[in-house]
Amino acid sequence: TIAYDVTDGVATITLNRPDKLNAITLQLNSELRKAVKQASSDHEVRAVVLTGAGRAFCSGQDLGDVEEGTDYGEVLRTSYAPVVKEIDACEKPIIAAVNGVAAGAGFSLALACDFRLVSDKATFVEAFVHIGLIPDAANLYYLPKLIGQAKALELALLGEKISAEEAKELNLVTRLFAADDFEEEVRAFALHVAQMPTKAIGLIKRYMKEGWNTSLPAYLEKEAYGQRIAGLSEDHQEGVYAFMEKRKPVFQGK
Ligand code: LHQ
Repeated sequence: TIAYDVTDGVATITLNRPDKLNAITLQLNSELRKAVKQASSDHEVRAVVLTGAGRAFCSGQDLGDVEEGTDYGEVLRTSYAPVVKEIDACEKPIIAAVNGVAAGAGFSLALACDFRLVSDKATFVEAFVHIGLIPDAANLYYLPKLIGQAKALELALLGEKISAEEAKELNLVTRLFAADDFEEEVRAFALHVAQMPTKAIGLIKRYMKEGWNTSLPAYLEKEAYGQRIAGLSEDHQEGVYAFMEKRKPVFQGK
């Protein structure tokens, strides 16, 4: 239910149930978690792209895959939370390439990523409320952090579909691309990120989130630990040499 490919240091994970707009099943969640884990630990991989096959990014939970009476809390604990944690812990930059509609937990997946590259044909919808549910898969955790509480609450409560352009105005969008050039632009962006100092990027991700739940003194101690690691990386050395030699650095991701 997903496709996984690594080319030129970029791992592309494609949600691959186009007939159902890439709706999420237990199997898809399990495969997605494994793919993100693999990309995170594979030394060849220096950037990850998460996208959808066909016209959608992801329509959220497959509503045909849950039986009546199912304990959704258990579904979240055992199937969704592991994916969100895996994306959060991914040591590589992870890019949501939102090629089409991102609804429900599909919206949540896009929020969990580090970048959102968005096609002008994409839309976002907090579909949950329309079926009497709360936004899950960390949706309510990430959304207000990204766009502010007032707008996040409005989207979550009203569940109105927003366009790519509106999403851009809300700061949900890293780059907005025309649908015709989308794949090419995503490729170029991912290749660019894949040539950056991968270790530093992994640490920047981690330490920015550390700040969310940490006092300043504790944060400063953690930051010192992180910078120690970055400072010992080959890419740091290369960055300094390149600066002194007035040339472009060539980072190896080490
Ligand atoms: C689908 C789906 C779908 C199955 C389109 N499932 N078939 C929930 C419960 C339990 C535990 C954990 O957490 C969750 C989290 C959630 O994600 S809840 C939210 C679930 N998602 C939704 O409620 C969204 C439902 N889908 C839609 O509102 C629309 O399909 C969107 C806005 C995504 C796209 O609309 P259109 O572009 O008009 O496409 P469509 O509605 O015609 O869909 C195309 C086909 O895909 C269609 O099948 P068909 O056989 O008629 O061609 C849909 O039934 C199917 N599909 N989403 N989530």
